[in-house]
Amino acid sequence: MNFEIKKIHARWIIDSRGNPTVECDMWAGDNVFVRAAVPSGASTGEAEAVELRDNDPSKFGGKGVLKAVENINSKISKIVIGMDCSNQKAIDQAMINADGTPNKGNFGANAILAVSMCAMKAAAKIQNKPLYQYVYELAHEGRTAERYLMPIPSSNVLNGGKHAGGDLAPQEFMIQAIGAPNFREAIRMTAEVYHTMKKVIKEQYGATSVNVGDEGGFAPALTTTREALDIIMESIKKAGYNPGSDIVLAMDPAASEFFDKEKQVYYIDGKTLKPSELVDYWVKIIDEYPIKSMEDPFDEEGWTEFAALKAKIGDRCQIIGDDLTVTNVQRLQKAIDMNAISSLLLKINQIGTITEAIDAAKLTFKNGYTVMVSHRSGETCDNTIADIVVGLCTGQIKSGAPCRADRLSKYNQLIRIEEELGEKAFYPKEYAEFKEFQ
Ligand code: 2PG
Ligand code: MG
Repeated sequence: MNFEIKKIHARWIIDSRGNPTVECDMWAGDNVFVRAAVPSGASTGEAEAVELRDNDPSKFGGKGVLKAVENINSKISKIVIGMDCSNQKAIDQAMINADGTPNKGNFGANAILAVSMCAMKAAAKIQNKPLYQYVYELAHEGRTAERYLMPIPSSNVLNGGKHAGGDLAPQEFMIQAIGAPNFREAIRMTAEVYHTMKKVIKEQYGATSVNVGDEGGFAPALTTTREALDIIMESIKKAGYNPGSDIVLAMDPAASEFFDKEKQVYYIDGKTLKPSELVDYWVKIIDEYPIKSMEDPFDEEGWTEFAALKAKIGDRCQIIGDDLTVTNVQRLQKAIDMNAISSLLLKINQIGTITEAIDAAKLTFKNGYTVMVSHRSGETCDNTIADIVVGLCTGQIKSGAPCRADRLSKYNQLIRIEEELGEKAFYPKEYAEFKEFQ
């Protein structure tokens, strides 16, 4: 089979927030064509790989990506053209070496990732394999899967924090339809709760309250965490489901965004809390509501508070590192050593290559922890992460609300994958079932 990369071409396109982002086309083998686009975060971790922006205030308020595009078209193309697109490790390593910085600050992680994704997609297409199957084989040294683990969708139905712009400090309030028999039914249940929420919010907060935030979730003018959780609980019940057994809750406070580093305090729910007080606050919230997943409950350097919460919560609720760990094996290893998390949020653009993202997932599995594959708040309709989550068999994905095309492109691809897999698709009921697939 011919896997030679023949040509690449990058351009900027517009993401879901109206900002430019990098899209790359690749031709490989006997005229096989693939395309990939990279996403972009708003509540980004300090230690994330560099997203190269032009900083030219006259265009897109400085957010242009002409430099990243040019880096692909001139520098990266020279490195990868002629290489074997099925040798993902070699391609990623060649780009990392040529970039020469520890955080991809030279070429930009947005440039490197677009090419890394294209190589993976081209190799799958040349072999006529579904992308999820190719990802599985990439992560399992060529072994083929007998069954695949479908992900529980963690759907962000209520947006706060930086994604909504109001006074509600926590960023994401999600639901997980764990009682569904399969993925498509989980999406149906999720969409039904979402539609019920629209009515609930309208009744209580008025017609203008049902506008949505960056990830498609409602963004009413709330001020407290409990208010948000109560709306969701009521909506789950009104939609005819049982909170706790049919549908559980998940949160991503993205706490770095409401932490005052100088004063070492958090501003949340109209209160000013010391880090230790926030630990106790989260314990109370997790006790009161059926919350099974809590991401970034503390600042990105709040290692000890993460560990304190995990010690108090045990297995009742997974503690996910996102800004804390940034899909980076060094930070992940530190979190493991400190017993600070029980789960990793996997964002391919936080680290910038497919190889490194797979390595982070494997290190997490090796330690018996869970992995949730994630979109970014700025997205395109590229749905590569849908195939990645099935290929890695992580069992969890977050891709926003069941609303807006950029969010749905991932969920809809998962519906197609599940249909194609038929009997080979397994939808989990609890996190404990993930392990046998990893
Ligand atoms: C997060 C993400 C995605 P952003 O914090 O988990 O929901 O947000 O892409 O803005 O970092
Ligand atoms: Mg997060």
